[in-house]
Amino acid sequence: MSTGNRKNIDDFISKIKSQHQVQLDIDQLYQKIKQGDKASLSKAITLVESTRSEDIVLAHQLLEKCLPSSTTTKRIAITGIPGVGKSTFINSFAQQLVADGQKVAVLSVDPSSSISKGSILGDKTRMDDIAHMENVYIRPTATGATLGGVHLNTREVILLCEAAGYDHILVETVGVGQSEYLVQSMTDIMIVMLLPGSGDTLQGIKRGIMEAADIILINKADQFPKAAVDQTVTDYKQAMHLLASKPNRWTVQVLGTSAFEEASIQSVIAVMKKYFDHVLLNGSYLDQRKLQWREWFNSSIGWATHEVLKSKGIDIDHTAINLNELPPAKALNAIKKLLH
Ligand SMILES: Nc1nc2c(ncn2[C@@H]2O[C@H](COP(=O)(O)OP(=O)(O)O)[C@@H](O)[C@H]2O)c(=O)[nH]1
Ligand SMILES: [Mg+2]
Repeated sequence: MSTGNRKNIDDFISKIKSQHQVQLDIDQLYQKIKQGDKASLSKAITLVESTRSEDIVLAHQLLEKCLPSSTTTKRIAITGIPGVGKSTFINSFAQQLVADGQKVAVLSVDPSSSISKGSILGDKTRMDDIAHMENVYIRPTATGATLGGVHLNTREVILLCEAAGYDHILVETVGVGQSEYLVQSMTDIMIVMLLPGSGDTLQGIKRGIMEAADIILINKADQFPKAAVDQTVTDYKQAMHLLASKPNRWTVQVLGTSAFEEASIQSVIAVMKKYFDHVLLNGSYLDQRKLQWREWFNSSIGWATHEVLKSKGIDIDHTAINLNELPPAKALNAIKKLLH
C-alpha cells in the first residue's frame, strides 16, 4: 500500500473516531442532564450560548435530543425596572413552589451587568435562600448581546432546563422596552412588577409593557400606606380595561404584594394557577406555544439567510441600506441573486 493511501485511510479512521467521540459526549451530556446533574446542565447552556460554529453543531444535536418540548411546563417572565424587587420576589416565590413539590429553574439577570444597574443596589443576587436548594437551578444571564437579560438563546436554555426536569422556568428581565416583546415570544405568562405611586405613575409605563402583562404586582406594599397601594391597584385595573382584550380572553389581574410576606406570595401563586387553568382549558396555552415555535422558525430563516448571504459576499450590511431603497425589495433582490 502506498504511503499516500495509508495516510488517507488513517485520516478516514480518525475522522470516524472523532465523530463517534462527539456523538458519545453529546449522548453522555444529555443523559447527565436528564439525571438532574446541574454541572452538566450548566455545561450544556454554555454550549448553546457559544457562537463557535463547531459548538453550534453540537448544540443542535443536543437540543434535538430534548425534543419534543414539554407541553406541561410553566414558562414565567418576571419583568420590571431594576430595584422593583424581582429577585427578592423570585427568592420567596421559588421557595413556595418547591414546597409545593415543583422544580424551579431561574434565568436571572446578573446584578453586576450594566443594564440591570444592579451594582448600585449591591452585589447580592438576593436569591440566597434558594441558591443551594436541590430543586432549584439558577443561571445568571450571560452579559453581552442581551436585551434586558433576555437573548435569542434563552429559548434553547429553557428547553434544556425542561429536559432536566424543571417544570417552572422563571425568566427575570429588566424592562427596557424591546425586551418585553422578546421575552413574551418565549414564555407562557408575563408578571410585571411595579411600585405603588400616584395615578400619574401610569404615564411613565410603556404601553407595550402593559399590553404584555398577564399579572401586575404592585410591589413593596409593606413600605407604603395601604390606601396608596389600593389606589395604585385601582388605577392599573382601570387602565387595563382601556386596553384591547387579550386573544386568550384572560382578564389581567392586579395585586398589591410584598416579597417578604408569605400571604402575598400565596396570592400570586393562586392567581397564576387560575391563569394556567384558564389557558389550558381554552387551548390557548398550546396555541401560543405553537405560534411561538413558528415565529422562532421564521426569525431563524431571516437569521440563516443573512448568514448565507454574508458567506457569499452579498452585501446586506445594515449600513448599506439607505432611504432610497425599499428594504424588503432590497432583501428580495439579494435572495434572488443568491438563488440564480
Ligand atoms: N420593603 C420591601 N423591600 C423590598 C421588597 N422587594 C424587594 N425589596 C428590596 O428592594 C431592593 C431591590 O430588590 P431586588 O430584588 O434586587 O430588585 P430587582 O433589581 O428588581 O431584582 C432590595 O433591597 C430588596 O430587599 C418588598 O416587597 N418590600
Ligand atoms: Mg434582580
